[in-house]
Amino acid sequence: LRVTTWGESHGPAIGCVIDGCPPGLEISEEEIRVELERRATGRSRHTSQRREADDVKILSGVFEGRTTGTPISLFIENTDARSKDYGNIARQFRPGHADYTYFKKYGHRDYRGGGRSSARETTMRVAAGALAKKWLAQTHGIAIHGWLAQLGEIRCDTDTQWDTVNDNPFFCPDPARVPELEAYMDKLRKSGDSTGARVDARATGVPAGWGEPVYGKLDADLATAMMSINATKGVEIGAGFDSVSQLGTEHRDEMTPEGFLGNHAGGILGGISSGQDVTVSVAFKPTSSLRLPCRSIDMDGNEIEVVTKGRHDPCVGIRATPIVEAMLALVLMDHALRHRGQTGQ
Ligand code: EPS
Repeated sequence: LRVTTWGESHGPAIGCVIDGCPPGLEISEEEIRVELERRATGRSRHTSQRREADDVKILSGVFEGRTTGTPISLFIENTDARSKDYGNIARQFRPGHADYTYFKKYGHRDYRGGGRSSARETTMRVAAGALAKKWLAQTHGIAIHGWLAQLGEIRCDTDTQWDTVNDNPFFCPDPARVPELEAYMDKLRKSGDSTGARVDARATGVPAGWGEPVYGKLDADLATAMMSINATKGVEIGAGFDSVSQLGTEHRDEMTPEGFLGNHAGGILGGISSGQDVTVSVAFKPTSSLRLPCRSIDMDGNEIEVVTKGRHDPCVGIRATPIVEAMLALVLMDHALRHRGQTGQ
């Protein structure tokens, strides 16, 4: 399976191409829209107020409601782009953004917001992920769940009630913590600052045997996929960095005829799935677009002060849960197909 996306946040449209999806999967624009709605901007006061309809169109690869096996092309028009918001930074580099590195690499400055590096790009990951989620559920009974595990200093997974995750704009699994999150975000938004977050996800029902032993390990591919999401600064599989302070006797997941006694491995041993839940945790940095002035340089190397205008998320992690789920689904579908190609199973 191969997914590529295209488009800029303030261009006319964004899109993606999904290559290698098997034929016969029933899929509709409406099913993809349900997932897109979970990630979209402007759906609560805690996220960017840009209003995009995210009205996805299937342009190819689906006939009479089913995938045909040919490349699937998805398309979304940008209906609320406002590139004039960025006129003042046309020759400036915003700290924390990709402005400087894009300029160093390509030698020109597309100053229309993040452009290609904008989180708007993640829309298409969620669209492609909707397909992967459905395929995994239908062919293998796999379910994928994500949730906000931490926002700033607030742990959100203290009393996990998974079926409530979609009932609040944070994807918080502990309903009792939602008022605390709201108060924290209201205060943060007023201050003009931003914060980071951690999103956790797990896949249940993944059979043992998916992944490659050395090149293309399942955990390595998951790390690559998660790290490719905008604003990701860390990825953990299973116990992740907690493994550093664990003893071997604690970390090893002992085995009994009834199954494993723990899952510090995150469902992956030697790059191959063990049949346990596959678990992943992703750290998102605080949003770099701030209306609070900061020091930077312009394209000529002069010292300047930067103030970012426009509509921004005080915490990009709030909308990241569906994106992490989508990337988990896409990597698993890819490995399912690779496993089938090699073993016929
Ligand atoms: C983003 C900046 C804001 C967000 C955008 C992500 O948009 P603009 O480019 O208009 O300043 O609204 O998010 C989306 C549009 C989206 O659909 O997720 C950024 O710089 O990453």
